[in-house]
Amino acid sequence: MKKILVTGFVPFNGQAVNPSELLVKALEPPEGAELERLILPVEFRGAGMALEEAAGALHPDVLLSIGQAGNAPCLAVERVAVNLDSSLSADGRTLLADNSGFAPVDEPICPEGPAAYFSQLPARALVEALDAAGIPARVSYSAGTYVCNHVMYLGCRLAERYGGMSSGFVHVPFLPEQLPGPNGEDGKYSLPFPEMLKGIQLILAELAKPASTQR
Ligand code: PCA
Repeated sequence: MKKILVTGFVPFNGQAVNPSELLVKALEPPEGAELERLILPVEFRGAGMALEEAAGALHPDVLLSIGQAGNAPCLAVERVAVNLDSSLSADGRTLLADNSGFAPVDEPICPEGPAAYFSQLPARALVEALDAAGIPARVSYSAGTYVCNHVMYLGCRLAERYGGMSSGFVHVPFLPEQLPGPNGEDGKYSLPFPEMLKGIQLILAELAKPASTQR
């Protein structure tokens, strides 16, 4: 039986909830796998340490991390994590410190590590499965430079170190109740919770299949 570790995050940036935390708590173990859950702090260092500790103790076959990206119009199955921490937005106008007050700008995650890791999960196949089920989804080629990218990078690095483990990341939009205005306004998107849950549950079902985590 496969062991899947699924992680989510606590709220950040003044939000009352983080859909990723609610998802992790609501998911059912898929057929053929046992499910372990971990809620991470939105802290570069704290999240990395908690992830390493849990992965070291549990040695999961699959690590699926989930986070919120309000600019994602649908489920975004991440393909790449870069070796870069930055709290500074791409346009250089907004600095978003993590929940501990730490705000790195263009620092490597692992000075000795590669520039990037690809997800070890079958991103394209997962998006196709979501699409077939009517769940809006796409492959994403940037997980950003904030705490989610940090966790994805370290997850992929741990998977490489342990061997036999695959790791990847899915970003989800806001919940409708987190958005004051209509869906899509100001480049912010929402998706109802039942659709998100159905989508992540479907991803878990795919990942629980014996041959689904090859690169
Ligand atoms: N989203 C942030 C960090 C935590 C979360 O849920 C991100 O995209 O980096």
